Amino acid sequence: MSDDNGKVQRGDDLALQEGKTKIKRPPLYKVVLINDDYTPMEFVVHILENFFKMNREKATRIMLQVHTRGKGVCGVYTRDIAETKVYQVNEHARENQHPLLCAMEET
Ligand code: TYC
Repeated sequence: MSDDNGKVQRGDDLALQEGKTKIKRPPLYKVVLINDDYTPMEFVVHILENFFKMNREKATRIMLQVHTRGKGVCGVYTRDIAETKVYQVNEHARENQHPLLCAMEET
């Protein structure tokens, strides 16, 4: 017999340490936009609407927060999703010749 925690003896020669069956939440990462002097405000709003699925009102609010405070959070995601968002946003900015910078931070 065994529970989830302890040593289990099976016969004379086998001792298994069974770990607790404990599920940890995956770590989360903030995806942030950094302010710069050149990217047009309209382009940043477009990014927030299209890559982060914000409505116009919220996208404008976050864009202005980045503009006035230097940085703003676009969303919180697992590592893979955050990395993909950062890559796609920076690629799209470069394709349009804007210096906009998107980055990820540990929560
Ligand atoms: N500061 C830019 C301007 O005045 C607008 C801007 C907002 C740029 C947010 C980047 O992440 C950004 N045109």
